[in-house]
Amino acid sequence: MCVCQHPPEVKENVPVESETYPGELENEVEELSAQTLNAKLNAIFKERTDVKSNGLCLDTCKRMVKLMDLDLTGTLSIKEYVALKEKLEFYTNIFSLVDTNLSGTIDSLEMGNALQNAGFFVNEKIRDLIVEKYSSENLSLDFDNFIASMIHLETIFKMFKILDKGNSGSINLSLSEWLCAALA
Ligand SMILES: [Ca+2]
Repeated sequence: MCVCQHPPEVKENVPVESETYPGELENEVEELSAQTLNAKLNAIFKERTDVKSNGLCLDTCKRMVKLMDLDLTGTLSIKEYVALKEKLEFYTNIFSLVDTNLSGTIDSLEMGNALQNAGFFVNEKIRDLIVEKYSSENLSLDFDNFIASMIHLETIFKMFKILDKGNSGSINLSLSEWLCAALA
């Protein structure tokens, strides 16, 4: 059994005023596309001193939009964006918590702790696959790759939950469904 628990659910009714920076949303009227979100988040993380970010990639932001886009507009409303910010804060805190030597990166062992803290209970083989996929040098993950891995994992969990209609813990996929899942 690789997986015992799902990560925190996406909240549908998060107050707009929570987890935002002062004045950040005052002039927000437009829906955020993945590209706009990418620029916005990179600007925010660049200013922060508690984490070292070199910038999230566009693919990660596309996944974020898909994950948080509850009304299926293809973009994030302010409410959806605030829920995403809360999620990113959750993962940022975990990264800081497990990076005990303050190197700005986390190794395979620390990643195991991070996964558990995030609610992903996976075996060592799965952990190593995640580290191999998202690590850069020395099999360690920097902050941006860590966030990317968490968002990807959540996407996979969410997809499984949708496909596992009877909540049986296993799914049968057609080729078309498999392709959709693998490419998401
Ligand atoms: Ca939306």
